[in-house]
Amino acid sequence: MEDILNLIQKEQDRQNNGIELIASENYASKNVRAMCASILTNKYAEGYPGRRYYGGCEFVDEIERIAIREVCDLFGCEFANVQPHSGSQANAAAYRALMPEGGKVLSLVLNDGGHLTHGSPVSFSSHMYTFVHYPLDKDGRLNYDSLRQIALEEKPNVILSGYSAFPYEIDFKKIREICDEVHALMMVDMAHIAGLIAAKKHMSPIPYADIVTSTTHKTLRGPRGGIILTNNPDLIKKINSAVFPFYQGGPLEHIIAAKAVCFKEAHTEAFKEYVASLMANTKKCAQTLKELGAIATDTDNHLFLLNTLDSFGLTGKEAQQKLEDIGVTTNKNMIPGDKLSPKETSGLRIGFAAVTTRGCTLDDASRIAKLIYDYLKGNINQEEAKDIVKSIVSSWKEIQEI
Ligand code: DSN
Repeated sequence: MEDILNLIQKEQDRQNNGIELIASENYASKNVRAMCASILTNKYAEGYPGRRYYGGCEFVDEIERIAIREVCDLFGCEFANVQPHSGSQANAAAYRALMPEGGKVLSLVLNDGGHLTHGSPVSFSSHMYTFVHYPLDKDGRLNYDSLRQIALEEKPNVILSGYSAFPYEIDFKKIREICDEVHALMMVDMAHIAGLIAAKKHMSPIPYADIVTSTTHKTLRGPRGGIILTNNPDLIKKINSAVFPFYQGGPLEHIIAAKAVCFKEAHTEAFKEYVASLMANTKKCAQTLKELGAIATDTDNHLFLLNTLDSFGLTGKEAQQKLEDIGVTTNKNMIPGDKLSPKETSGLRIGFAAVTTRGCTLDDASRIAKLIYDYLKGNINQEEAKDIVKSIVSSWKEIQEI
């Protein structure tokens, strides 16, 4: 076990000493982590509360019921399945509940900011269903008129919105109108923006969508896992049987307990303040980079895209590596109109969910922008950049105290 503990300590040091700007990462609270490490991991509970295939489930039943109640309260919905082990599992079950195999989904392609499970050739999704994609405008924004036009031509079973690398607010009401016009069901994958929706800082998809899926570990700041929500009574049974027994076996009751704690935490004023500060930090960093002369998208949420190729003559892959060398973690990402492959890319996706949890201020967000700009431009060397990283993180909470 020593070798594993050693590596965990190294990972803890890496997380404490670095600036984490991967838009899909966050730091779960002590209480969430305590649930993940609890004895609930010992329990088998295939089935659903009150309808299990194993004995001894009275306490995990109650825990799962609390998680369901809390997430329904948080997002204002009628039904939730809290068992998906991940966002991908949640999406797989949602597709199965929404349409027969071979059904057609209109979605955003991975390269434009969609997710692997939104029809990528390397994902199960494109092997089981037919995907057609709507384009973004040249500036990377959604064009609801072209979405509607393609929906009228393609007549999909499902229109999917909610993305992994999209920096703007999504108008779910407009998408519902298009769904109604073409008689499609509406699915939203809110994994990235779930925390913003919980804090009421982004339009909620719940009143409009037939199914909403999410992860619980991104802006929602809970344990690694997935959820499925609906207000459509026709879909409840289909969702449950798609999750178990179709795609999954025993639920992870320790993670479900951690989800319950996360939903309670996300229902507090402190969480609302966190989300407001996360969005302000993201905007500040994007604006400062632009004022310094870099090319980046605007942002209405927790992330933006930085064009490293035109700003610094570096591909996204090169910029990611250079930043990693000084302890700043980002991920290479396609930018609007990208001509390079997804393995190289012309930019980076930058998000502030994790650093804001540690206490990143607006002033820190400007300092981070200046650090990225000066280092990628070659105005400061690696040692100078590392000193700036050290000085920025020195005022932040240690991750084990969160
Ligand atoms: N892989 C996640 C992300 O980084 O956005 C989505 O699941």
